[in-house]
Amino acid sequence: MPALYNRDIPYCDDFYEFDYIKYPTEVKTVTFKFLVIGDYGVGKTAIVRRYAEGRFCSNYKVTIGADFAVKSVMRDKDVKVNLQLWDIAGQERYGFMTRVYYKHAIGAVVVFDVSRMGTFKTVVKWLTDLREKVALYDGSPVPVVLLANKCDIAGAAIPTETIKKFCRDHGIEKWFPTSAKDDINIDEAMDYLIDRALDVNHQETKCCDTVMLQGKSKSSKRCCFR
Ligand SMILES: Nc1nc2c(ncn2[C@@H]2O[C@H](COP(=O)(O)OP(=O)(O)OP(=O)(O)O)[C@@H](O)[C@H]2O)c(=O)[nH]1
Ligand SMILES: [Mg+2]
Repeated sequence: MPALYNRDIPYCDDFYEFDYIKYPTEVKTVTFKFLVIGDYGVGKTAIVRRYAEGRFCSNYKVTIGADFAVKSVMRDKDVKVNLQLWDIAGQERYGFMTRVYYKHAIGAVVVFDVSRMGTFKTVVKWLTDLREKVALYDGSPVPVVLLANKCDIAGAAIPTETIKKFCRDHGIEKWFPTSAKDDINIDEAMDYLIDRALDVNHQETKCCDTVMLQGKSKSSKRCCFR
């Protein structure tokens, strides 16, 4: 009996059935770099840990420089997203390195602490810094999701209307009340940003293909990044 095994066919755990024959679906893999930024103590590391490791720690250990986590997620059964999450230190003394850390990011999670008004006021500073230092292949701003973290704390200081207005005024399409502690909306926020990044990736691929067809530039995955 001939071997029903061929190394040339991409292997995947997911199969679709048609007329009793099983075919492997081809899985496309993309790698995205997301930044997690915001003031010190707002819960950036807690959010990354909750998302990547599914756990929460109530101790506060200041991030020095930047931390890094990876997670792979499947989207629509045929797209595998390898996420690199860059957890950037919120303390001002480490801010001088952000240009290096931001390089090639395709999305950003901007976090503030709903119980501390000061951390909401500095969101604009983080946004400006981000938009000055990184942009998409066509020069447009990287997609951002705003997280109002620690929503488990009763009597949050910042009204919802204020946050909504801020988003409208600063071109932020989506925000979520989140809690890394109680695991509220963390996956939802990441899923939103992944979908936005997939849109960008799709557009970028089209842009690169066009450039190649015109024969003006060599093919490059990051052809248009700053
Ligand atoms: N109640 C509550 N506490 C949280 C939440 N997320 C984080 N914390 C706590 O807030 C403190 C600071 O969290 P971190 O994640 O270390 O803050 P950070 O933004 O990474 O701070 P830097 O590394 O200094 O920039 C820790 O004591 C966390 O346990 C949350 O959703 N709810
Ligand atoms: Mg941290």
